[in-house]
Amino acid sequence: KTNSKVEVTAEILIDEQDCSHEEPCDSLKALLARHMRYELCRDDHDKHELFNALAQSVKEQMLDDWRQTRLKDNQYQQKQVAYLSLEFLMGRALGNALLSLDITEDAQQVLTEYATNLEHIEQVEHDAGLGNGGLGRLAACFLDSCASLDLPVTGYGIRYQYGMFVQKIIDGYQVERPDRWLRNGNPWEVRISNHIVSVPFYGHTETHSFKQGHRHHVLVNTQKVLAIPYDMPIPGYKNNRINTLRLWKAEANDDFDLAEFNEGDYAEAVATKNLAEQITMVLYPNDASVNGKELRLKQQYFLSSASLQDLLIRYVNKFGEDFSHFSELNVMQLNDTHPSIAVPELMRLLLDQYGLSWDAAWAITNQSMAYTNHTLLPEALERWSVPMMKNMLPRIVEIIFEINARYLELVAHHWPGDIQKLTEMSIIEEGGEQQVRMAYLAIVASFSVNGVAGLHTQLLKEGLFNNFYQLWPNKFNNKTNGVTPRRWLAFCNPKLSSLICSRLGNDWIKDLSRLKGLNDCISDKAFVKEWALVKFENKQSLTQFVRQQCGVEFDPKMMFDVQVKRIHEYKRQLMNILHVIHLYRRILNGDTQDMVPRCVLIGGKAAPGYAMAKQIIKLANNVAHMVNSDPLVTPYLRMAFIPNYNVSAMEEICPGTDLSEQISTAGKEASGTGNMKFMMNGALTIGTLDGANIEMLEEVGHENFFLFGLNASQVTQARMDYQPQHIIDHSPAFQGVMNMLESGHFNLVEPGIFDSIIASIIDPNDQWMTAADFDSYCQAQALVAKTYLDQDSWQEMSIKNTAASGRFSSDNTIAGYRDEIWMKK
Ligand code: B1N
Repeated sequence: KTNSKVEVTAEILIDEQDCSHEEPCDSLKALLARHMRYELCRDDHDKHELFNALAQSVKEQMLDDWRQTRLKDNQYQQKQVAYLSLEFLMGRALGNALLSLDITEDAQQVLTEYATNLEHIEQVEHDAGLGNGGLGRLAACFLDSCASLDLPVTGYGIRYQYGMFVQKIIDGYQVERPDRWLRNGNPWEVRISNHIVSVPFYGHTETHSFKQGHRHHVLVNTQKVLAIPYDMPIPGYKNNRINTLRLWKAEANDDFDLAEFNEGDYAEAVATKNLAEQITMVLYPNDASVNGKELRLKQQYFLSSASLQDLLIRYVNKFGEDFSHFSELNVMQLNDTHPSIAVPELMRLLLDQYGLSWDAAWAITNQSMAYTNHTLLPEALERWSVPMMKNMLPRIVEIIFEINARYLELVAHHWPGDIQKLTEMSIIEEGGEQQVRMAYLAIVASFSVNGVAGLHTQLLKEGLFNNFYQLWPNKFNNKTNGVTPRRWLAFCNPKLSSLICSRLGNDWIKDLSRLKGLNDCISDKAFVKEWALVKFENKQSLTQFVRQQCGVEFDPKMMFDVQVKRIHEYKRQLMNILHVIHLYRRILNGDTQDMVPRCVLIGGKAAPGYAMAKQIIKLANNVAHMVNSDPLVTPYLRMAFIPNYNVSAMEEICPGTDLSEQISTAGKEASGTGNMKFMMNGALTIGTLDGANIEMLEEVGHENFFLFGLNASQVTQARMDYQPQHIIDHSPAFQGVMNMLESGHFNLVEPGIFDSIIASIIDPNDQWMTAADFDSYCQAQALVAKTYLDQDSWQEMSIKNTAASGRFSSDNTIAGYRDEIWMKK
């Protein structure tokens, strides 16, 4: 503690003495030259070295502002936000940093002297894939918006050695390969050796007599793991703020096994290092489902404890151990329940470490925690076994039980005599092995609970969390997701950006609602023509990308129909494939009248243990193979499955997309964020009334959106008496598709491999109700085709979509978090 205090003072002194009078930092050119010369120490550099040197130089350009931001925030004039998340799906950092610092042209210029170009060097950077999908990417977009809105927000996460697995497609099947993203080092990160903390596992609690009037608990015999912070800079857009993403790495405590050392088990003792370091070795690749592994709980506790200790040390350095101002100055946003173990951990630190009373500690916890829910899917609701937790985190379990006991008194008071309410609402699930319901723990301890789109929040209030809503209606609020317009328009689509700038200036990059101004350009024929041309050129680039990645030849004159996202039954990639089969049959039958030639692109990763999702990938690949190898078909239809879909792939894909597929079973997709990226880039959406689609439709109007299918309440209704076989029997088109699938047409040499898929479609218990929406989907697709034939109205609709996408800037979302959660008085 004393050390950090000294450090803070020292920093301020240095600042006053010299830096404020210093010239602004060296030019990019000079920095790069120095790196190339002294760091690489050789002349035959390749593009990897050049990338590294450039990234280091760009980082160095940020260092002064990074320090200034830290100093300013250390004055603690404003509430600090900690965004706690097990996932940050950052993607590449170079292009984004150059854009934010407004030095893209400098970089381009400098690189010509090394006989290369920026585009080439950018490709060298490995994606930071520290997330699964939407939830992790949302955290990354939020960090960008927080910095750009000049908010003091720190992201806290885990520095996984291996991020999201690399997906290969072999014989049409997904094969997972490790993602060694740190192999060539990470030029952006800074290891902060003087902010290391120690996280205790196992051991047991001892209760000591009284300290300041209450019982005092100590954990003894614990195994301590060091948490080493690695900081990454998060530059705001042209505003000189550099926020921090602090990622923790686990390392063994050196004095861990001295006894063993001395007994001669030197090698064994050193090898135990591995055990500690396993904690941050790998990201669990499950999206919207839990696997309940012990190591995952360790990750969650490791992140939560390290981050809270960090916050508390910072606070104590400033205010001493008087915590009366803590919740005025700190708020923790929990990104789903994954870091919700932070609730009892904050209690533990306040009670056991700083000696606060229960009531004081609870008030602080309750006033500083806010929880975001990201899914209604039951398989994603986290529960941890009490016996397992008792062993790993004994003190934490005691605290959870105490929280529960006190809270159940409140429940009993609110519903007198209602025993069932107590069982229903208890944080501890009884019956069989006891389980901790992490979502309940998070709700009970938070002053704010939010969903991520209007429908999702409504369903939370009416269904999953209805009891809690009755108890605490004011905790619940909606924050519809958004995406950052810097990465998802300005950076990834430079052609469209400069067209937009030519008419609207560049204020839209900071205030996306200004895109509405595009509506005034629709009457301008020349503008519409340019708009169409930009899309065409982006489709040419995407064609190249698809050729490189899948070996499939797309044609930019055809319509590009795209569905990229995690593979999950509720997202219904299967329905998309069934529609491709439907078109394929029509072509084989010569029914090509008013058919619009299309290229269908599907991409996404399946959780390695999710057999059905992997089958769907195989089906997509087999159908693509049949479609693409028939020269009678390819003038009308082509299909590709893009391997290893990730952030960088989306940057290539969304600018060149005509039609965005957002076709989840209504009520299942909490929000979706890919839907917004496509809309911003002028794609039209075919979609259900689900997640944020509903709000997109609201913004753009029915006439500019291809809506189909049952809504959420109709889905619930239809489930009562669902007979998919009956539906198929009454639809000739659907029947034809099913017959072709059943005939083995797509698996001639692999008999039976699609049986489980076929069975799922005709299963009356099919959760995702593919059959219920298929005909409606095909009709909507026919309308898409008809609309596409009239290019003038298609382009007009495209412009209207971009124009209406302003609401889905994450700046907007973050302004909501700021005003209604973080800074709410
Ligand atoms: O979070 C996104 C939403 O836009 C998506 O609709 C939603 O599906 C996604 C367990 C999850 N919900 N839950 C997860 C991820 C990893 C994991 O281990 C659950 N991801 C979502 C952003 O709000």
